[in-house]
Amino acid sequence: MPALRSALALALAAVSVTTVHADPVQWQTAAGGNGHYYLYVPDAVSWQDALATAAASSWQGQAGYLATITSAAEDSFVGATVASANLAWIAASDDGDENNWTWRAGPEAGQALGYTNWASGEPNNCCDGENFVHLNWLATGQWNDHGGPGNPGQLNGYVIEYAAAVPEPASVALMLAGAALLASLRRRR
Ligand SMILES: [Ca+2]
Ligand SMILES: [Ca+2]
Ligand SMILES: [Ca+2]
Repeated sequence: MPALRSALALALAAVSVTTVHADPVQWQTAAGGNGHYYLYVPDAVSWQDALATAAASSWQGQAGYLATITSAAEDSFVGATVASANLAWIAASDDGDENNWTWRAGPEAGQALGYTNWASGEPNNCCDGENFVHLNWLATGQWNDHGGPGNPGQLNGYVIEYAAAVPEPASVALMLAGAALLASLRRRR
């Protein structure tokens, strides 16, 4: 039944196309990544709303947080692959402590920024104060301070990060082997 089979394949392809956009993307360890999942949310919101919505979200049982960028490789992955070069809030801020930039979410919350990728001339605290950071300004991956006390109407999409502890295939196999062993022990009694 080749006709039915190709119809099924088409239906499956349609399903996977629609879910690809809704699901976080994994930065795979095989590709030099940390195994975390990232989701770009295209809604134009304030940095505060992005921070709160990210913290309230979860993926595969892991709480989300507004993304933290701690290496050039992570910056490139998030800027290009996750956000597709769209402007997106990340969790860096100098709100309440001008020009003292720290992470405000995730495992790095409270830490000073290590890696940065400021665009030329940034951060400039422009226009009565900019205290938050979006990436993909001027070039993919580059950072700009944006939003803040003087600019409450500056809205962007954002990236949520999930440090998901998804079982590796090896540990799934181990779990299955353990369950089989338990079952055989029970049968022997
Ligand atoms: Ca991170
Ligand atoms: Ca500032
Ligand atoms: Ca700026």
